[in-house]
Amino acid sequence: MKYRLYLVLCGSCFVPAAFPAAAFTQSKAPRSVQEQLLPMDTDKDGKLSAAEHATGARALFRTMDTDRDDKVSTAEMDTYQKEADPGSIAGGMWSVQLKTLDADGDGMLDAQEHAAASRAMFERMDTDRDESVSLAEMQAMDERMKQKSR
Ligand SMILES: [Ca+2]
Ligand SMILES: [Ca+2]
Ligand SMILES: [Ca+2]
Repeated sequence: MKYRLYLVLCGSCFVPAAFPAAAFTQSKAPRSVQEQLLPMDTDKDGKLSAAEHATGARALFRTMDTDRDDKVSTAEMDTYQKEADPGSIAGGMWSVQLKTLDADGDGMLDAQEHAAASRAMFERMDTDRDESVSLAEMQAMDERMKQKSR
């Protein structure tokens, strides 16, 4: 019985170590799908056309490419990730993502690779194939990604 109590006490003393205070203060809700869609939806019809998505992707690429060499490195991605989404625990996913998008394998993402990847992403989101991505389609994709990263 004493032994059991010891285990219980010890179990509870591990909790604060496993969840440092920082994890709570930083766990800000990630940006909603709507917040991501709206700035790209330039004609404000609530859907993203392929062109709108490509323009948004290009703008994102320029934002991430802080040293303006027309390539986005893992470090640049990480920096962007930290600034855009500080609460995200998915930071490490970006380098994994880069590897899959990096067609010529130079460890950097150039504008063409990024555009091709964005186009592929667009096609994956556009499940009804009407050449536009609705909020519902984006949310469905977001759900699928969340389930994958779990
Ligand atoms: Ca639109
Ligand atoms: Ca760069
Ligand atoms: Ca669609």
